[in-house]
Amino acid sequence: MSEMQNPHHYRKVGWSMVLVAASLAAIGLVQLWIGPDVLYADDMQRDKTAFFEMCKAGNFLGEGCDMFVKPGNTLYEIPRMTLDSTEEATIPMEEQMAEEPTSTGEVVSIPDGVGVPGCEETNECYVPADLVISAGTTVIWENVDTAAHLATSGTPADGPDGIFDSGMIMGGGTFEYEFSDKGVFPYYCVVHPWMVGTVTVE
Ligand SMILES: [Cu+2]
Repeated sequence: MSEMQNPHHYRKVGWSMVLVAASLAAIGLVQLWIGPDVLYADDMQRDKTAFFEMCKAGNFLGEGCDMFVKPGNTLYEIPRMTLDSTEEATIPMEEQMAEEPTSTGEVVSIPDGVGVPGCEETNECYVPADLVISAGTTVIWENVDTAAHLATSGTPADGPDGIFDSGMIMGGGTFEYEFSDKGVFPYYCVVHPWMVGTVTVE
């Protein structure tokens, strides 16, 4: 009897085929089972990479880009010049000198939250509430509150006296007035009459 005619041999080959088929089926099942997860993770990675590239293009200043700025990660600590600072660097010296005078003057801050009563208890509805300046000085009211306020010369009792009136100073806005005459100038906020202050010009 030759080798090929041995029925036991055919049986062995048959089992091998079954084993191979089972292996292929198992691989197929594993593929079905984890395939979507692998694709999902890959998509996530692509999205994250795209987002990183977008942040990098925007010098990591965009919304959510601070997630890439991590302590000890020196890659992102390299100072990057923004478009704004590039433009600033090209402003001629004369222009910068010309802008200087607008920042001179005495600043009166209108603090956050003075739209509700309470600031009058410590006289801090305008800071400083009682400002003393020399004639010719410009006073700049800076509204750092989110609500709008006014600085109107006069008193809540007698109303505006017509010397100066800021009108509505929006949140983050300013109002400037140059005091050329000596005297004591009371002012108040027309919409929040507990807000009072004075400017004394000597
Ligand atoms: Cu006000």
